Amino acid sequence: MLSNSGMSVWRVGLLGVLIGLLVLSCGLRTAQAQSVKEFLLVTGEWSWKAKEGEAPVVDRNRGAVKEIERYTFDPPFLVVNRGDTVVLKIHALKGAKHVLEIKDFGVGETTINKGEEKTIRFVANKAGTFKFLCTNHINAEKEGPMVGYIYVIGR
Ligand SMILES: [Cu+2]
Repeated sequence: MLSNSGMSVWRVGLLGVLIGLLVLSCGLRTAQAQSVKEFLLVTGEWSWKAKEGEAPVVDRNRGAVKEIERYTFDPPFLVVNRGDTVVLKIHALKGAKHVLEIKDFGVGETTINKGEEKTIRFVANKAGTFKFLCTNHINAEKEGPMVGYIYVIGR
C-alpha cells in the first residue's frame, strides 16, 4: 500500500510523462509542417503541322488550324502538404524565354531564358489546387496556356 505522499509522487511523475509526450507530438507535427519539397522541372514544347492533304485540328480559341504549338512545364502536376516549403528548379530547355508567376503564393514574374535554370521558393500556406503560369505563353495566340498545377493537401 502506498502512502499519500507516494501516490502524489506517482501522479506528478505520470503527469510529467504525459506532458513530455504532448510536447514531443507537437514537435513532430511542426517538423512535418516544415518539410521542404523540391521539384526538378523542364520546359517542353509540343508542335504539330499538317502534312499535305491532312485535316486541320481545332484550337480552342482559333478554330481549325493546320499548325499548332504549345509550351509545357514538365512535370505539370505537383502534390505537397500545406505548410511545406516548395522549391521549384525550372530548367528552360525549349522556348526562348519563360516568365513564371504563381499569384496564389505571392511569386512574382521570374524570367527564365533558354538554357537557364532558376530556383523559385515559396511556402504552400493554403490548401487547394493552384496554377503556376508562364505569362509569356498566356494563351493560344502565344503558344499557351503554359500552365502547371500544384495540389496542396490540407490537414
Ligand atoms: Cu513560357
